[in-house]
Amino acid sequence: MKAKIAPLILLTLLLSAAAYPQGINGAYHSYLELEADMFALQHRYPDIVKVFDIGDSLEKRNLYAMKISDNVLVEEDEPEVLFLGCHHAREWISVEVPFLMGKYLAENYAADPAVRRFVDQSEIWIVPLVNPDGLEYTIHGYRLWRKNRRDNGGGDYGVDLNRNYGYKWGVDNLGSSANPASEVYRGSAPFSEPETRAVRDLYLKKNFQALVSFHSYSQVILYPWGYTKQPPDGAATLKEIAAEMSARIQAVNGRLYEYGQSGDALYLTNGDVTDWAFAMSGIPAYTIELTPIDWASGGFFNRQEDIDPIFEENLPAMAYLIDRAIRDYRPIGPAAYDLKKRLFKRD
Ligand code: 0X9
Ligand code: CA
Ligand code: ZN
Repeated sequence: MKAKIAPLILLTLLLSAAAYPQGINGAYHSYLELEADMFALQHRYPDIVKVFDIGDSLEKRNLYAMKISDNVLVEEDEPEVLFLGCHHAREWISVEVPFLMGKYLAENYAADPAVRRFVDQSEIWIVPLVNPDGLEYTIHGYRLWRKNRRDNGGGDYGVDLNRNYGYKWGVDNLGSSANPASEVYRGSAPFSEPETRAVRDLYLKKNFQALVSFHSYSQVILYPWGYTKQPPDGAATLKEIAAEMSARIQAVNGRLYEYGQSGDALYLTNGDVTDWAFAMSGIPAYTIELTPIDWASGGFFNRQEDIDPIFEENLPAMAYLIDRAIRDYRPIGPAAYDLKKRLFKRD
Protein backbone atom coordinates (compact mmCIF):
# COMPACT_ATOMS: atom_id res chain seq x y z
CA MET A 1 0.00 0.00 0.00
CA LYS A 2 2.64 2.48 1.09
CA ALA A 3 4.75 1.74 -1.94
CA LYS A 4 1.83 2.59 -4.24
CA ILE A 5 0.75 5.83 -2.62
CA ALA A 6 4.16 7.45 -2.29
CA PRO A 7 4.83 7.77 -6.03
CA LEU A 8 1.32 9.12 -6.52
CA ILE A 9 1.90 11.85 -3.99
CA LEU A 10 5.23 12.62 -5.57
CA LEU A 11 3.64 12.84 -9.00
CA THR A 12 0.92 15.16 -7.70
CA LEU A 13 3.51 17.41 -6.10
CA LEU A 14 5.58 17.52 -9.28
CA LEU A 15 2.54 18.29 -11.41
CA SER A 16 1.34 21.07 -9.15
CA ALA A 17 4.86 22.50 -8.96
CA ALA A 18 4.89 22.61 -12.75
CA ALA A 19 1.43 24.16 -12.94
CA TYR A 20 2.07 26.71 -10.17
CA PRO A 21 5.78 27.56 -10.29
CA GLN A 22 5.29 30.38 -7.76
CA GLY A 23 2.72 28.58 -5.65
CA ILE A 24 -1.03 28.97 -5.98
CA ASN A 25 -0.77 32.63 -5.01
CA GLY A 26 1.43 33.33 -8.04
CA ALA A 27 3.51 36.48 -7.80
CA TYR A 28 1.51 37.65 -4.78
CA HIS A 29 3.05 37.29 -1.36
CA SER A 30 2.00 34.71 1.14
CA TYR A 31 2.76 35.42 4.80
CA LEU A 32 6.03 33.49 4.69
CA GLU A 33 7.10 34.93 1.35
CA LEU A 34 6.50 38.44 2.62
CA GLU A 35 8.36 37.76 5.84
CA ALA A 36 11.33 36.45 3.86
CA ASP A 37 11.31 39.40 1.46
CA MET A 38 11.09 41.97 4.25
CA PHE A 39 14.05 40.45 6.07
CA ALA A 40 15.96 40.15 2.79
CA LEU A 41 15.47 43.87 2.24
CA GLN A 42 16.69 44.63 5.74
CA HIS A 43 19.69 42.37 5.16
CA ARG A 44 20.58 44.16 1.92
CA TYR A 45 20.01 47.70 3.20
CA PRO A 46 20.66 47.53 6.94
CA ASP A 47 21.38 51.26 7.21
CA ILE A 48 17.95 52.31 6.00
CA VAL A 49 15.62 49.32 6.48
CA LYS A 50 14.54 47.76 9.74
CA VAL A 51 11.79 45.23 10.30
CA PHE A 52 9.92 45.39 13.60
CA ASP A 53 7.69 42.73 15.10
CA ILE A 54 4.71 44.76 16.32
CA GLY A 55 2.60 41.92 17.72
CA ASP A 56 0.99 38.60 16.98
CA SER A 57 -2.08 37.80 14.95
CA LEU A 58 -4.83 35.69 16.48
CA GLU A 59 -3.25 32.54 15.04
CA LYS A 60 0.16 33.69 16.31
CA ARG A 61 1.72 34.86 13.11
CA ASN A 62 4.00 37.85 13.47
CA LEU A 63 2.72 41.26 12.52
CA TYR A 64 5.56 43.20 10.91
CA ALA A 65 6.27 46.85 10.38
CA MET A 66 9.12 47.90 8.14
CA LYS A 67 10.77 51.24 8.82
CA ILE A 68 12.64 53.05 6.05
CA SER A 69 14.80 55.98 7.12
CA ASP A 70 18.37 57.14 7.45
CA ASN A 71 19.91 56.17 10.80
CA VAL A 72 17.17 53.60 10.88
CA LEU A 73 18.10 52.26 14.31
CA VAL A 74 17.58 55.71 15.83
CA GLU A 75 14.27 57.42 16.53
CA GLU A 76 14.97 60.80 15.05
CA ASP A 77 12.79 63.87 15.17
CA GLU A 78 11.51 63.41 11.63
CA PRO A 79 7.97 63.35 10.28
CA GLU A 80 6.58 59.84 10.08
CA VAL A 81 4.25 58.45 7.45
CA LEU A 82 2.36 55.17 7.69
CA PHE A 83 1.32 52.87 4.85
CA LEU A 84 -0.95 49.93 5.69
CA GLY A 85 -2.02 46.99 3.56
CA CYS A 86 -4.40 44.05 3.71
CA HIS A 87 -6.92 44.72 6.41
CA HIS A 88 -9.05 42.56 4.14
CA ALA A 89 -7.68 39.14 3.31
CA ARG A 90 -8.80 38.82 -0.31
CA GLU A 91 -7.39 42.21 -1.36
CA TRP A 92 -4.03 40.77 -2.37
CA ILE A 93 -2.84 43.79 -4.35
CA SER A 94 -3.03 45.85 -1.15
CA VAL A 95 -0.08 43.88 0.26
CA GLU A 96 2.06 44.45 -2.80
CA VAL A 97 1.73 48.23 -3.18
CA PRO A 98 3.01 49.25 0.27
CA PHE A 99 5.67 46.52 0.26
CA LEU A 100 6.91 47.65 -3.16
CA MET A 101 7.06 51.20 -1.85
CA GLY A 102 9.53 50.10 0.81
CA LYS A 103 11.53 48.15 -1.76
CA TYR A 104 11.55 51.09 -4.15
CA LEU A 105 12.81 53.49 -1.50
CA ALA A 106 15.56 51.12 -0.40
CA GLU A 107 16.73 50.27 -3.90
CA ASN A 108 16.73 53.84 -5.20
CA TYR A 109 18.18 55.56 -2.15
CA ALA A 110 21.73 55.59 -3.45
CA ALA A 111 20.99 56.87 -6.95
CA ASP A 112 17.86 59.03 -6.76
CA PRO A 113 18.07 62.40 -4.94
CA ALA A 114 14.27 62.60 -4.48
CA VAL A 115 14.23 59.20 -2.77
CA ARG A 116 17.25 60.18 -0.72
CA ARG A 117 15.45 63.27 0.53
CA PHE A 118 12.42 61.21 1.60
CA VAL A 119 14.50 58.61 3.37
CA ASP A 120 16.80 61.16 5.01
CA GLN A 121 14.11 63.58 6.12
CA SER A 122 11.25 61.32 7.11
CA GLU A 123 10.54 57.95 8.64
CA ILE A 124 8.37 55.78 6.46
CA TRP A 125 6.59 52.94 8.22
CA ILE A 126 5.01 50.15 6.25
CA VAL A 127 2.71 47.44 7.58
CA PRO A 128 1.90 45.56 4.37
CA LEU A 129 -0.03 42.74 6.00
CA VAL A 130 -2.40 43.67 8.83
CA ASN A 131 -4.36 40.43 8.40
CA PRO A 132 -1.95 37.50 7.88
CA ASP A 133 -4.38 34.84 9.13
CA GLY A 134 -6.99 35.96 6.66
CA LEU A 135 -4.48 36.12 3.83
CA GLU A 136 -3.33 32.56 4.44
CA TYR A 137 -6.94 31.45 4.48
CA THR A 138 -7.54 33.05 1.08
CA ILE A 139 -4.58 31.10 -0.30
CA HIS A 140 -5.29 27.71 1.28
CA GLY A 141 -9.01 27.88 2.08
CA TYR A 142 -11.46 30.24 0.46
CA ARG A 143 -10.13 32.86 -1.98
CA LEU A 144 -12.80 35.44 -1.21
CA TRP A 145 -12.38 35.53 2.57
CA ARG A 146 -12.39 39.10 3.93
CA LYS A 147 -12.15 39.15 7.73
CA ASN A 148 -9.62 37.76 10.19
CA ARG A 149 -10.11 34.22 11.49
CA ARG A 150 -11.63 34.84 14.93
CA ASP A 151 -13.83 31.95 16.02
CA ASN A 152 -17.03 33.77 16.97
CA GLY A 153 -18.77 30.58 18.10
CA GLY A 154 -21.84 29.05 16.52
CA GLY A 155 -19.90 28.23 13.38
CA ASP A 156 -19.19 31.89 12.56
CA TYR A 157 -15.71 33.16 11.88
CA GLY A 158 -14.01 36.46 11.49
CA VAL A 159 -14.03 40.09 12.51
CA ASP A 160 -13.82 42.81 9.88
CA LEU A 161 -10.61 44.48 11.03
CA ASN A 162 -11.63 47.69 9.29
CA ARG A 163 -14.67 47.93 11.60
CA ASN A 164 -12.81 47.17 14.82
CA TYR A 165 -10.99 50.45 15.53
CA GLY A 166 -12.08 52.49 18.50
CA TYR A 167 -13.49 55.74 17.17
CA LYS A 168 -17.30 55.70 16.89
CA TRP A 169 -17.04 51.92 16.99
CA GLY A 170 -20.47 50.40 16.38
CA VAL A 171 -22.15 53.80 16.40
CA ASP A 172 -24.83 52.42 14.09
CA ASN A 173 -25.63 49.22 12.24
CA LEU A 174 -25.27 50.77 8.79
CA GLY A 175 -21.51 51.17 8.89
CA SER A 176 -20.80 47.85 10.59
CA SER A 177 -22.67 44.86 11.97
CA ALA A 178 -23.11 43.26 15.38
CA ASN A 179 -23.85 39.93 13.69
CA PRO A 180 -20.85 37.57 13.89
CA ALA A 181 -21.81 36.01 10.56
CA SER A 182 -21.68 39.35 8.75
CA GLU A 183 -18.86 40.31 6.39
CA VAL A 184 -18.65 43.60 8.27
CA TYR A 185 -18.84 42.18 11.81
CA ARG A 186 -17.24 44.76 14.09
CA GLY A 187 -16.11 42.37 16.82
CA SER A 188 -17.17 42.15 20.45
CA ALA A 189 -15.52 45.43 21.51
CA PRO A 190 -13.37 48.20 20.05
CA PHE A 191 -9.88 46.80 19.47
CA SER A 192 -11.02 43.31 20.40
CA GLU A 193 -8.62 41.95 17.77
CA PRO A 194 -4.85 41.65 18.21
CA GLU A 195 -4.27 42.89 14.66
CA THR A 196 -6.00 46.25 15.23
CA ARG A 197 -4.37 46.54 18.65
CA ALA A 198 -0.94 46.16 17.04
CA VAL A 199 -1.68 48.95 14.56
CA ARG A 200 -3.09 51.09 17.38
CA ASP A 201 -0.06 50.54 19.60
CA LEU A 202 2.39 51.36 16.81
CA TYR A 203 0.39 54.47 15.98
CA LEU A 204 0.36 55.67 19.57
CA LYS A 205 4.10 55.16 19.95
CA LYS A 206 4.87 57.24 16.89
CA ASN A 207 3.92 60.66 15.66
CA PHE A 208 2.53 60.00 12.21
CA GLN A 209 1.87 62.96 9.96
CA ALA A 210 -0.01 61.08 7.25
CA LEU A 211 -1.45 57.64 6.61
CA VAL A 212 -2.68 55.54 3.71
CA SER A 213 -4.55 52.29 4.21
CA PHE A 214 -4.61 50.34 0.95
CA HIS A 215 -7.62 48.30 -0.11
CA SER A 216 -9.12 47.11 -3.35
CA TYR A 217 -11.02 47.40 -5.63
CA SER A 218 -12.98 50.59 -6.20
CA GLN A 219 -10.30 52.85 -7.71
CA VAL A 220 -11.07 55.68 -5.29
CA ILE A 221 -9.34 57.82 -2.69
CA LEU A 222 -11.38 58.22 0.50
CA TYR A 223 -10.96 60.40 3.54
CA PRO A 224 -12.76 60.83 6.90
CA TRP A 225 -15.30 60.79 8.10
CA GLY A 226 -16.46 57.30 7.27
CA TYR A 227 -19.01 57.11 10.08
CA THR A 228 -21.02 60.16 9.05
CA LYS A 229 -21.66 62.32 6.03
CA GLN A 230 -20.88 65.39 8.12
CA PRO A 231 -17.55 66.85 7.00
CA PRO A 232 -14.80 67.01 9.62
CA ASP A 233 -12.69 70.01 10.52
CA GLY A 234 -9.97 70.10 7.93
CA ALA A 235 -12.17 68.63 5.19
CA ALA A 236 -10.96 71.17 2.65
CA THR A 237 -7.35 70.15 3.19
CA LEU A 238 -8.23 66.46 3.08
CA LYS A 239 -9.94 67.06 -0.24
CA GLU A 240 -7.13 69.17 -1.63
CA ILE A 241 -4.51 66.52 -0.86
CA ALA A 242 -6.76 63.81 -2.31
CA ALA A 243 -7.09 65.83 -5.51
CA GLU A 244 -3.32 66.13 -5.75
CA MET A 245 -2.87 62.41 -5.24
CA SER A 246 -5.57 61.59 -7.78
CA ALA A 247 -3.99 63.84 -10.41
CA ARG A 248 -0.59 62.26 -9.87
CA ILE A 249 -2.00 58.75 -10.18
CA GLN A 250 -3.87 59.65 -13.34
CA ALA A 251 -0.74 61.10 -14.90
CA VAL A 252 0.96 57.69 -14.86
CA ASN A 253 -1.38 55.27 -16.65
CA GLY A 254 -4.39 57.49 -17.28
CA ARG A 255 -6.63 55.90 -14.66
CA LEU A 256 -8.86 58.29 -12.76
CA TYR A 257 -9.16 57.53 -9.06
CA GLU A 258 -12.22 59.48 -7.94
CA TYR A 259 -11.93 60.99 -4.49
CA GLY A 260 -14.22 62.14 -1.73
CA GLN A 261 -15.35 61.78 1.83
CA SER A 262 -15.76 58.06 2.56
CA GLY A 263 -19.48 58.11 3.27
CA ASP A 264 -20.21 60.03 0.07
CA ALA A 265 -17.78 58.50 -2.37
CA LEU A 266 -18.31 54.89 -1.25
CA TYR A 267 -20.49 54.10 1.76
CA LEU A 268 -20.64 54.66 5.50
CA THR A 269 -18.42 52.63 7.79
CA ASN A 270 -17.71 52.84 11.46
CA GLY A 271 -14.58 51.68 13.20
CA ASP A 272 -12.25 52.01 10.23
CA VAL A 273 -8.59 52.87 10.69
CA THR A 274 -8.70 56.25 8.96
CA ASP A 275 -11.51 57.61 11.17
CA TRP A 276 -9.64 56.48 14.24
CA ALA A 277 -6.31 57.96 13.17
CA PHE A 278 -7.95 61.20 12.11
CA ALA A 279 -9.79 61.46 15.43
CA MET A 280 -6.61 60.72 17.34
CA SER A 281 -4.30 63.22 15.73
CA GLY A 282 -5.98 65.08 12.89
CA ILE A 283 -3.62 63.92 10.18
CA PRO A 284 -4.42 63.37 6.54
CA ALA A 285 -5.58 59.75 6.58
CA TYR A 286 -6.65 58.03 3.39
CA THR A 287 -8.11 54.81 2.19
CA ILE A 288 -6.87 54.15 -1.31
CA GLU A 289 -8.96 51.55 -3.04
CA LEU A 290 -6.68 50.26 -5.76
CA THR A 291 -7.88 49.53 -9.25
CA PRO A 292 -8.79 46.04 -10.48
CA ILE A 293 -7.67 47.24 -13.96
CA ASP A 294 -9.88 44.59 -15.53
CA TRP A 295 -13.26 45.26 -13.92
CA ALA A 296 -14.93 42.48 -15.87
CA SER A 297 -12.76 39.68 -14.50
CA GLY A 298 -13.82 40.25 -10.90
CA GLY A 299 -12.40 42.99 -8.78
CA PHE A 300 -10.26 41.12 -6.27
CA PHE A 301 -8.44 39.07 -8.89
CA ASN A 302 -5.76 41.39 -10.13
CA ARG A 303 -3.47 39.70 -12.62
CA GLN A 304 0.15 39.19 -11.65
CA GLU A 305 1.23 41.46 -14.53
CA ASP A 306 -0.84 44.24 -13.00
CA ILE A 307 1.16 44.42 -9.76
CA ASP A 308 3.87 46.66 -11.19
CA PRO A 309 1.64 49.13 -13.06
CA ILE A 310 -0.62 49.50 -10.02
CA PHE A 311 2.38 50.15 -7.79
CA GLU A 312 3.88 52.54 -10.34
CA GLU A 313 0.73 54.64 -10.62
CA ASN A 314 0.37 54.89 -6.84
CA LEU A 315 4.03 55.72 -6.25
CA PRO A 316 3.73 59.46 -7.02
CA ALA A 317 0.69 59.72 -4.73
CA MET A 318 2.63 58.17 -1.87
CA ALA A 319 5.61 60.37 -2.70
CA TYR A 320 3.37 63.43 -2.64
CA LEU A 321 2.09 62.52 0.81
CA ILE A 322 5.60 62.03 2.15
CA ASP A 323 6.62 65.34 0.63
CA ARG A 324 3.62 67.05 2.27
CA ALA A 325 4.50 65.48 5.60
CA ILE A 326 8.05 66.80 5.33
CA ARG A 327 6.89 70.28 4.34
CA ASP A 328 3.85 70.69 6.62
CA TYR A 329 4.52 68.64 9.71
CA ARG A 330 1.38 69.72 11.51
CA PRO A 331 -2.11 68.38 12.06
CA ILE A 332 -5.08 69.59 10.06
CA GLY A 333 -7.99 68.01 11.88
CA PRO A 334 -9.75 67.70 15.22
CA ALA A 335 -7.04 66.03 17.32
CA ALA A 336 -9.11 64.47 20.05
CA TYR A 337 -6.00 63.11 21.67
CA ASP A 338 -2.57 64.62 22.06
CA LEU A 339 -0.51 61.43 21.78
CA LYS A 340 0.99 61.97 25.19
CA LYS A 341 1.91 65.57 24.39
CA ARG A 342 4.33 64.54 21.71
CA LEU A 343 2.10 65.67 18.89
CA PHE A 344 1.84 69.07 17.21
CA LYS A 345 5.42 69.83 18.03
CA ARG A 346 5.56 72.71 15.60
CA ASP A 347 2.41 74.44 16.79
O1 0X9 B 1 -15.36 48.73 3.57
C1 0X9 B 1 -14.16 49.00 3.74
O2 0X9 B 1 -13.57 48.78 4.78
C2 0X9 B 1 -13.39 49.63 2.59
N1 0X9 B 1 -13.85 49.11 1.33
S1 0X9 B 1 -13.55 47.54 0.93
O3 0X9 B 1 -14.29 47.26 -0.30
N2 0X9 B 1 -12.02 47.38 0.59
O4 0X9 B 1 -13.89 46.70 2.02
C3 0X9 B 1 -13.59 51.11 2.59
C4 0X9 B 1 -13.23 51.80 3.85
C5 0X9 B 1 -13.28 53.29 3.73
N3 0X9 B 1 -14.21 53.89 4.59
C6 0X9 B 1 -15.48 54.18 4.21
N4 0X9 B 1 -15.91 53.94 3.02
N5 0X9 B 1 -16.26 54.77 5.09
CA1 CA C 1 16.01 58.97 10.16
ZN1 ZN D 1 -10.84 46.41 1.94
